[in-house]
Amino acid sequence: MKDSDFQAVKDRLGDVSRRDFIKFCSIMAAGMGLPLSAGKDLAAAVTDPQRPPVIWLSGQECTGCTESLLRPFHLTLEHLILDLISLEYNETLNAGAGHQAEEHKEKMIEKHAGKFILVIEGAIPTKDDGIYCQIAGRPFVNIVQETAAQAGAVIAIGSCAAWGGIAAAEPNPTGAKGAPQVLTDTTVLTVPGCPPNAYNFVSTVAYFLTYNKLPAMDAKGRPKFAYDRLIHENCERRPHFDAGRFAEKFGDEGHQKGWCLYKLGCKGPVTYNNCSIKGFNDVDTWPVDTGHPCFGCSEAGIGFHVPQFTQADLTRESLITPAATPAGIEYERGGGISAAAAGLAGAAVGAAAGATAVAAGKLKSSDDQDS
Ligand code: FSX
Ligand code: SF4
Ligand code: F3S
Repeated sequence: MKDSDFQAVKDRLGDVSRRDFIKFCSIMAAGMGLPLSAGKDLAAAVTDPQRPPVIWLSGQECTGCTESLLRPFHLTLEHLILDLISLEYNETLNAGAGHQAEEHKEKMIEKHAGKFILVIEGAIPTKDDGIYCQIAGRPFVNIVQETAAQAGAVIAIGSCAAWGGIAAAEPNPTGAKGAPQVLTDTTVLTVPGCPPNAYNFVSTVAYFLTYNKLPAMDAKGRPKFAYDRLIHENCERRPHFDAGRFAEKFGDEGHQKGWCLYKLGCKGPVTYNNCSIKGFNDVDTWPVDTGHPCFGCSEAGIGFHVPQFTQADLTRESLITPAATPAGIEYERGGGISAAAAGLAGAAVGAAAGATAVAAGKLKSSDDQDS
C-alpha cells in the first residue's frame, strides 16, 4: 500500500493507523483462507485511487442487506471497507435522488464499463414483463440485464437476489427470481442470507479488487470460504446434539441450558453458511446463539419454504461430519430425537462406516432408550 494512497483515505478511517489497517486486512485475508501476508495486497487494492466502483441496484427486498452493512457502530473492518469500496450508486445511501442520481449512475457505468462491480440486492420480478418492481419508470429486470452486460463482476447479495428469497415464497405472485436465474449467461457470485453477514460480502469485494477475479465458488455460486460447511458442523450446541440433549419447547429446561435446537426446527443440519463461526456485526452473535433455531435463511429450498418448526431431514453429511468441539461431560445424557427422525438418521448413517456408528448410537430415539 503506497503511503500516498493511505494518506488520501486516512480522513475516512478516523483514528485507524496504517499498521492497524493492514492488520484488519490480514484478518480478512485469513478468513478467506489466504495467507496472512495477503492482507497487504488487500489493503493496497482497497485504497488504490483507481479501484473500480460499486454500482448497487435494489429490487424487491426489505433493504436488510444494506442495513446489515451499516449496523457496525464501532470502527470495524466492515465499516472501513464500506467506506472504501467506492460505492457510486445505492438508492438507500445516495446523497442525490431522482434524475440526479440516475444521471450519475449512467455516467459511472459509462466511465467504468467492463470494470465496475454490480451488486444486486433483492429479487427480480419477471411476471407481466417485470412491472411489479420499477425504478425511474422502468422494470427492474430490464435495468439489471442492461447493467450486468457492462459490469466487470456481478454479485448478488442476500437470499432474494441469490435465489428469490422471501419474495419467491409460494405462491410467488410477482414471478420473483434470483439474479442467476435472470442472468443465465453471466457468472453471478451469490452471498445468500436474509440478511447475509456483511463480512462475507466485504471480503468478496476486497478479493475481487485485489485479484481482479471472484473467489472460488461452489455449484450454487457461493464463495467457498464462507459457505463450504454446514452450520451444524461448527455449532456451539453441537455437543448437545451429539449427546442427545434437546430443547423440546421454547423456555423449557433444555432451552434455558442452551441445549440443541434441532427439535424446535433448527435447519443448521441442512444449511451451508458460516454463521456459527463468524458472528454478525458488533454484537458478534447469530440466531442459534440467541436461542432461536436457524431458519435456513440462506439455503434455497429451505428458508421461506420448509416450515419454521419442521424438523430438518438429517443427512449422512450432517451426522458424520465431526463437530468442531468435543461433547461436554458435565451434563447427563438427554432423551434423543423423535423416532421418525431417528429412523431417517439411522438410514443415513447406515450407509457410512466407522465413525458413523458413534453418531448412530447417540441418535437413538427416546423410545429405544426407555426400553
Ligand atoms: Fe431483506 Fe436483502 Fe432478506 Fe432480501 O436481505 S434481509 S428480504 S435477503 O434482499 O434486504
Ligand atoms: Fe446447532 Fe441446530 Fe445443529 Fe443443534 S441442530 S447443533 S442447534 S445447528
Ligand atoms: Fe440465517 Fe440460519 Fe444463519 S437463519 S443467519 S442461515 S443461522
